[in-house]
Amino acid sequence: MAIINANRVVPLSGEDFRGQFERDVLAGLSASQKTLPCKYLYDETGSKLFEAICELDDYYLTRTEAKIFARSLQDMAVTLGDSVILIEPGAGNCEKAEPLLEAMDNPRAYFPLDISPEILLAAQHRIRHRLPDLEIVPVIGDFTSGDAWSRLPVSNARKVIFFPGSTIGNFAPEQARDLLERFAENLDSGDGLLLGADLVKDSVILERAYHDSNHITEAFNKNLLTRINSELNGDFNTDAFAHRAFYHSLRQRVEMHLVSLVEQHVSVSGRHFSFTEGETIHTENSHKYTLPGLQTLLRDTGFSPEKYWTDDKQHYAICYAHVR
Ligand code: AVI
Repeated sequence: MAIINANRVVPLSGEDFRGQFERDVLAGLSASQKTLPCKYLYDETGSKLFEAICELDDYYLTRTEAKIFARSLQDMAVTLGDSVILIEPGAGNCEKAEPLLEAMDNPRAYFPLDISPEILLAAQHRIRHRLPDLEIVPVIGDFTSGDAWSRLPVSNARKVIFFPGSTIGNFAPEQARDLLERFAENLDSGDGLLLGADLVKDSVILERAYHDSNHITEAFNKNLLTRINSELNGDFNTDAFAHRAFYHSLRQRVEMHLVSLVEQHVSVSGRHFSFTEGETIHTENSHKYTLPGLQTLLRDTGFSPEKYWTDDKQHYAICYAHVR
């Protein structure tokens, strides 16, 4: 069956991102444990800061994953199989998919899914240059919503969802299960999932990764307040908040917070919020998995884990699983 909508950008329906941002921020700041969804860390400045984090010595995740890919790319490509459609939720600049697509045997098509049309179109242009015969269909949308998935082109070719970068770690365990179930719903029996996940390790290594000596993660975290100031008419004084990141061993996650250094009042979109000294805004969780924990998550969500690749220190894993 032919791919419908091939080679064109599938547009977003008129979703109100600003309205949703405002609702989420006001609700988060009204909760007893103030919280802000981590997806809002990634405006233009936040995305650049995240790219800088990925280059840091302290942030081992990106380079460890890259080493695993470099070492096992051929094996992964063989495991994925031939004539496959690769679907990448949250693809960004598609840099991780490109070498994989090159290594794969006759990939049928590539569907990168992301909220940023500019980044996807630039990536499409770049990949076309290297892989001129590959069908690329950028799909603009939020992969956590069903809406984006319903706009994927229809095809009866074998599909593999590619979800690297330990993005799964930024979902709470129940949300991670919901997300993988959503992935499974959009696949057929025998289709695959190639998933990157950060593993549980010494808390000193984990905390250094999220509280780096160059203070880039601090800037990344505080940029959320700057974004609220400029987009939602807020008056946060970023100097009156400190960055805090710590490993919660029971919950197996690194938590990122902004700590109010003084008692203070802040307004956002005309609403007023009070902070006591030491009160925090919880801005991100980054969950870490054990290999058995990862297998359980996959089994519970309709997948059969088949194979995994790790680095020598077992700091990070890339796992391939197929839909049962
Ligand atoms: C995107 N995500 C996998 C990163 C992480 O490690 O949880 C986001 C990040 N937060 C602080 N540093 C990096």
